[in-house]
Amino acid sequence: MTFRTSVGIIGAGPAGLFLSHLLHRAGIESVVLENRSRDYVERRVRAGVLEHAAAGLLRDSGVGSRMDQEGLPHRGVYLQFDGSRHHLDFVRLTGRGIVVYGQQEVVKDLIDARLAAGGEILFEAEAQGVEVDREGATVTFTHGGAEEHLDCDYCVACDGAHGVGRKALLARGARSYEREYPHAWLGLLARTPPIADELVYAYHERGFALHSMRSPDVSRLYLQVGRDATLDEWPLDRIWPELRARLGEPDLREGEVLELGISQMSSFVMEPMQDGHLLVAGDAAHIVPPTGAKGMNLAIADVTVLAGALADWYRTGSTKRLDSYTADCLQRLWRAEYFSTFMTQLLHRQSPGDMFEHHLHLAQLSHVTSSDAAATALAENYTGAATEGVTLEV
Ligand code: RFL
Ligand code: PHB
Repeated sequence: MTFRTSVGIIGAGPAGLFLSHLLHRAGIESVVLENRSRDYVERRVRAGVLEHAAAGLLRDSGVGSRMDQEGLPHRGVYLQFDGSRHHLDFVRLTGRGIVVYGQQEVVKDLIDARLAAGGEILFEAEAQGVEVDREGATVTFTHGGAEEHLDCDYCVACDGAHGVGRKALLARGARSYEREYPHAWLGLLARTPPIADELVYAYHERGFALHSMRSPDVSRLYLQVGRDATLDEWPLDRIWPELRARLGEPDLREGEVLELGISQMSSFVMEPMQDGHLLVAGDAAHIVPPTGAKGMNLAIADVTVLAGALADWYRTGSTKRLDSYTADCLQRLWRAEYFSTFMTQLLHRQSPGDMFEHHLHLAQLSHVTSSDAAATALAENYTGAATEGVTLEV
């Protein structure tokens, strides 16, 4: 069967769902194709930090009420090293903070909003490829065992790092810039009360650790592990003592583990993020290492810019704003890449045993925590690199 819509969206992550929501506000119809089930995407544990402006975009577009009730507004973060913990007060330094709110909660809120407005999200519908011509695009997908087609004016691939959108643009000659890191993150969601009122980014001779949270009794914890580490090498009776040591928190209580996984770290930028009637947004177009907490924020920023450009095209027929989509995103994107690399380098152990490297880390961290100038640079990027200056037009 062949279906028809105005904008065909591949992927029901933050990018695809927020785009569909913004287009609806502008009176533009869309269909979202998602290869996983609704239950799966609503449970997938990922990011947790919203920049100041990203939270504002969700709120101002009408999907922020649960975030405002249940999200945790934080003034700053702690940096921990050499046995002591230092607070960076972003609100004092820049006038703005962050909101800690799980990505799966953002996804749930957006799915609820789309379905309540009669929006169409096809779950368990896997895009196989996209054909583009001068008039529009056609997505071929499988759903319920059958092959189907979705014709649209524009196709926006928000299908993450392994989807069809990135592959299609690379095959059509897009350039890519990439970097792999020698480490990975072991992530743990556990029913244990947070050890501090705000996030703790810890540099330790044994490696990086991060303490984050989701609620007064659920913590999100991460450990730097080797790139090829496996969960077999990291039983829980190795993880908890390692977290206590790196976070300098002997009293960290073990709790029921709700989720456990290892994710690789990489950087990736693709340019351009479009070719005619096919555009990509979010992780499909770029990846940042998670240390800067930028991925979900970049996804929100891309589609806010894109929704404005698509609304302009439907209103006026001019492709000017669509043509400049890549250019309008790249400057913020590279700044977020720079900051994410900076945070990764600042906090991760490169060569265990190399004491020269260890002392350089301590010197850099002492500078950031003792100089308002250095702290302000970090605070500006942490609270705003991905979404600063992005405004809601629809
Ligand atoms: P997503 O969320 O990956 O969504 C893509 C969707 O597309 C679907 N899909 C397809 N659907 C149909 N047909 C196909 N062929 C398809 N192929 C794929 C997938 O099932 C999925 O539902 O991409 P999106 O929307 O661009 O959002 C990006 C974010 O998910 C990502 O950048 C963040 O999670 C990154 N990230 C963080 N970002 C932050 O802003 N703040 C953080 O604190 C933060 N912490 C993190 C993170 C990512 C992490 N991992 C797991 C790499 C912490 C970690 C550990
Ligand atoms: C999280 O809460 O999951 C989180 C927080 C900060 C990061 C990455 C992940 O840098």
